[in-house]
Amino acid sequence: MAQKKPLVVVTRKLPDAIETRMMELFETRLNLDDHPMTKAELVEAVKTADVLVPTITDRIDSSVLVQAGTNLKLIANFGTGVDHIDLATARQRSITVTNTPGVLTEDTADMTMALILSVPRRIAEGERLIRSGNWSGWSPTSMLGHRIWGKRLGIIGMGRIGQAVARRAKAFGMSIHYHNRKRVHPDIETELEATYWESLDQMLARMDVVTIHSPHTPATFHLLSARRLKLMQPHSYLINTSRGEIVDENALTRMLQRGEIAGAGLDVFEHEPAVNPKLIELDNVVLLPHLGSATLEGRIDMGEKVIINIKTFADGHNPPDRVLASML
Ligand code: 8YV
Repeated sequence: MAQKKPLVVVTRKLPDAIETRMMELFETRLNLDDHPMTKAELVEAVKTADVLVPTITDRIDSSVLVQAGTNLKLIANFGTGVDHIDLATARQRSITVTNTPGVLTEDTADMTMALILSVPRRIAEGERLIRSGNWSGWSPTSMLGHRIWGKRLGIIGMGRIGQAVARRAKAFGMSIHYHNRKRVHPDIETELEATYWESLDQMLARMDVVTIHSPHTPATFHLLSARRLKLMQPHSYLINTSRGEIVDENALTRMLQRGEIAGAGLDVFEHEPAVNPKLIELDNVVLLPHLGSATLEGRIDMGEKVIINIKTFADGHNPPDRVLASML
C-alpha cells in the first residue's frame, strides 16, 4: 500500500523546480504570492503541518511552537542559519530541525569578497557619482580609495564560509588572520598561511579589514560590541555577511559617522528588513539587502537539501542536516 504523503507547509515562494518536485513527493502547501507569513498564519501552519519549511523571515519562537500540533515532527529550514527558530523548545517537543549547510558557502564568500573590494575601492560611491550626472571627469586625486593587496584580513569565524573567504582574499594578496572558538587543522592554516588569534580583542586592533562569519547565537549576540568596535583602527573596514545581530549596529553607525573606522560593507542588519536611516546617509558604507546566498543555483541547491532532509525523515531515517543544539 502506498505510504501516506506528509503534509509539508512551505512559508515562502521557492524556485519553480523545487516547488514542482515537492508537489510530486509530498502533500505540499505553497505560498504562491510570497507574502511573509503573519504570526497567525505561522501558528495555523504549525498546527496543521507534518513538516514546516520556514526561512529566515519566519520567527518560529516558543509562542509559536507551543501551539504546534502533535503531527509536526520536522522543521526543514530553507537556509543555514537557524537563529530564527527556538531550538530548545523544538527539542522539548521532539521536533527535529534541519538546515541547508555547505551549498551557500561559495556564493556567500563571493559576496563577501565583493564587499571587501567595494568599500575600500569606493565602487558603489563611484557608481552613484556617475548616475547623479555630476562626474566632471578623471583627475589624479579624485575618489582615491585604498589598496587591498598586502593588507591584513581578520576573519571572525573560520568555518566553511570563513575559509572560502580566506582562499579568495589570499589570491588578492591579503594576509589571513582569524579568530575562532577552535584553532583549525594545521594543514588548513598552512594552505591559507593563516595566523590564529585566540584573543579577538588583540586581532581586532591589528587588522585592516575585519569580516564576520560566525553564526548568530546567544554567545555571539553583539560580539562586536561598542567596546570591541573601538579597538579597530581608524583606517580599518568592517564587512558583515553573517548576521546583523552580531554587531552593535548603533555603535558602528556612530563610529562611521565620526570617522573612527574607515567604512563598512553590510549585507545583514540588526533589525531586518529595517536599516538604520543614519547608515543610509553615509558614503563610506556599502549596504546590500541580504544577498549573500542569492543565486538561482544556490537556491535550487538549498531546495534540494530541504527535499532530501524531508524525504529521508519521512522514510524513517535520520536526515543528513540535523541541527543539534550542541552544534551551536
Ligand atoms: C538565506 C542565510 O538566504 O542561509 C542563511 O543562513 O543567511 C541566507 O543566505 C536565508 O537564511 C534563507 O532562509
